[in-house]
Amino acid sequence: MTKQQDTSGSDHFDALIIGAGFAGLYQLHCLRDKLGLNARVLEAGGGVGGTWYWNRYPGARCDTESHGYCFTFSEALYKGWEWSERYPEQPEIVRYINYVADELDLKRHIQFETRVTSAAWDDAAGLWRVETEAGESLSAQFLVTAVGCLSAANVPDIPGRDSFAGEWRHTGNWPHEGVDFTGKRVGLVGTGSTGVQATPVIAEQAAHLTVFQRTPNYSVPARNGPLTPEFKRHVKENAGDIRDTMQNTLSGHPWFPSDRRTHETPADERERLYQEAWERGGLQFRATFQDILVDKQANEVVADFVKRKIEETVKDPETARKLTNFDHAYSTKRPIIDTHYFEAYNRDNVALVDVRSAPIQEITADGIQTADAFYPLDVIVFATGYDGVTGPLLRLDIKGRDGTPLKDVWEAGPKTYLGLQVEGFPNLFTITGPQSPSVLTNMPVAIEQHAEWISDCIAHMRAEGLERIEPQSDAAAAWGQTVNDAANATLLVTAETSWYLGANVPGKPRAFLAYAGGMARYREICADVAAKNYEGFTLA
Ligand code: NA7
Repeated sequence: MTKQQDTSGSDHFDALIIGAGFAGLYQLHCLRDKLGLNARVLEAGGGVGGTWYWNRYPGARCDTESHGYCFTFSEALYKGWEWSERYPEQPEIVRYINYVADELDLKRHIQFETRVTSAAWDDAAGLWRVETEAGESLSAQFLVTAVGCLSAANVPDIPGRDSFAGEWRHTGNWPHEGVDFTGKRVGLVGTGSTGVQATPVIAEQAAHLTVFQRTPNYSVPARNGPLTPEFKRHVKENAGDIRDTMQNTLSGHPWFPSDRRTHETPADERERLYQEAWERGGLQFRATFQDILVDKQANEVVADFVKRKIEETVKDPETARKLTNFDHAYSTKRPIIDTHYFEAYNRDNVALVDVRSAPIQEITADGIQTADAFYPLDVIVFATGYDGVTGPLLRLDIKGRDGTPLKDVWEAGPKTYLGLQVEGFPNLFTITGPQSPSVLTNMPVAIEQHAEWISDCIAHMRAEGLERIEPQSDAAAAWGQTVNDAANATLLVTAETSWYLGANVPGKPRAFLAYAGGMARYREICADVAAKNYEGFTLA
């Protein structure tokens, strides 16, 4: 493709895409190969993978089953790859993403080790001006963020953190060479999905592991294992049906939830069904009954089941009590699946510390001081999560019309239309942005839908000779209400410590960050908007 320049002499593109994870790759493919646009991806990392490029912590694995954690837009691409396990491990996911990038010949339009430091809309020129850390200036008519929802690490600002004489790491920014825990006293802060995955793996290596838990979480066994030849064949033979299921179900996973209701099912039958689901394992456990996220009493039944399972597994009653002292309803925070997490507490070299009752006060050169004890440590692992969904966008320093920073517009929480665009930020598209289904769904499904919608929208604009698109105020306000109504119809909003609500980052506005009405419904809404000539958007 010939290099173009704008009037200021910057390299100019039809579209710039930020991020080379699943989202950036597919968006590049859609815009470059289907629309023939001059598009480039800017990626901070040294390779493709996005979140999976950085999350190399011990035990890092996807919670979506492998046959659902991949692109489905091309049957040839889908059938050309074979996963080895029920849940793909981080290195295998990175290999898969490289496979996709190579098959589609995408890497020649990805600029690696290029961190975007700002993006500003130039209204007179009708384009986005993008600056990079290396001082490069680029411009494009369209800017697409493909920065993921969980890429801005939340490293707690604990007094004395930087005085720690040992090594400390955040799981979302793990060194490529790994961390050797052999013979070390390790402290792990955080018991979300990441801490739960890392605990048993670190416990096997370290001399001693202390897990600092602020909020206990429910978790269900993943039941990971190698895929059988029969299952691999089944996946290839049923690729189309698997895709249809994922596109038409609430969560984007390759299954439909049951339509059973908890209190219409006799107690012994419920117990049997939950036991079966427990033995099968995985996120599908949530789908045993349809009402656990909308009916408090139904939720109490499943919460009690999981609590009893933990109590049966963990031998020390005091540790079991701390692990089950729940402050939220089951699955109202991101549901977790694990491989021998609770069993890890039966090891002699693992201890659980409750930092809700005795908070961490400071980190010294030698370890962690809580309100009631000192824990000497050689390594600290922060599995403390992310400034989710809005964080990755806000740290790009995006300025819209009149130089208005995105962070000002979102001061009280995100405001978008369909989670795809923001008023005052023309021609900016946010893949899996706030107020879209994003983190409540299986990500590749949400990404494919967004990348295709964006690509169709740009194709429409080109065909009609239109140059700008942005949401109308009233449409954005109505979408904000729809998002709140969808969340309020569930128990999700009752989990006060959930990152879904922005509660995990000090000072972050409390707002539910995703559309909870389900992927299938959302897909219909977006298609309907497009069919009605992009209703709610102003195109010029
Ligand atoms: P999460 O789910 O946000 O979990 C972070 C954990 O770290 C959680 O237990 C937090 O407790 C804890 N945390 C955070 N800050 C602190 C401080 N300052 N002190 C003690 N404990 C703290 O992040 P993950 O990385 O596990 O998972 C993120 C997503 O990745 C996951 O949801 C999946 O979508 C994949 P809290 O609950 O806030 O009290």
